[in-house]
Amino acid sequence: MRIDILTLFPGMFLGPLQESILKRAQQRGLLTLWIHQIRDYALDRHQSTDDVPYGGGQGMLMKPEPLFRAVRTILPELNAPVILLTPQGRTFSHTVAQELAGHDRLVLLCGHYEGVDERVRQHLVTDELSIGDYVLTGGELAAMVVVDAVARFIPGVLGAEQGAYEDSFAGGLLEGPQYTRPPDFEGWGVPDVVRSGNHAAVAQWRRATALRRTMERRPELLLSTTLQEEARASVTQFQQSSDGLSEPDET
Ligand code: 6GU
Repeated sequence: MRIDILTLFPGMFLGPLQESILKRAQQRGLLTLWIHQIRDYALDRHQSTDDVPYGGGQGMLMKPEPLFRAVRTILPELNAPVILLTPQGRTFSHTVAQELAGHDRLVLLCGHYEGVDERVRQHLVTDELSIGDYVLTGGELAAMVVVDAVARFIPGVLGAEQGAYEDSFAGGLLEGPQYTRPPDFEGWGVPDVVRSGNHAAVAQWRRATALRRTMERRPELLLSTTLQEEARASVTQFQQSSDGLSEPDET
């Protein structure tokens, strides 16, 4: 997959995309990232990319010409999603990431200043995304979040091929507690069931703890009444057997 990112601040992308799993994905040729300076596509003598809003008001807007010229140069056929990162976009999610990973190419436009000229929205971009209900100084960090979450769905990027389909949200549930050695850390133990070697019991415990954690922290994720009932049932069941389902407290 190839992702082109258009930004006024290419330097912001130098660190985060060149470590760990994204670094390996690029080395393996599974992911190619192109970072473009929008200013390079400005035609006027001062290479200006912003201007004052018609009708007055606070701040500056991104001009249409450099953005249209950049996208038409980078993606002449206009045959891939062109996505504007903006707080007004639809909310990015696990599902959107999976959907975007189905494309060969993506173009991400990082919004800045007070926004972009409306004609960019109407006639250049095919989608607008926000990563949550807060305002960032620009779309760059959001673009990096999108790249990371999408890359996890490219086959071969994660060590275990199925990784992205098995983790939190894939089944619509939060992941429950997990433990590694030592079995006793400063007096705090590990639930017997996860050390039991009984795979069926462990699977049941994981499902129950995932349901319980989801019910406590993100009840709105338990969409179906079937899941809600399963969650209530497993909480009750494990309360009765009291075998380590409880969340650790602060002590
Ligand atoms: Cl995509 N851009 C900006 N500037 N702020 C945001 C955002 C995007 N998503 C959440 N906040």
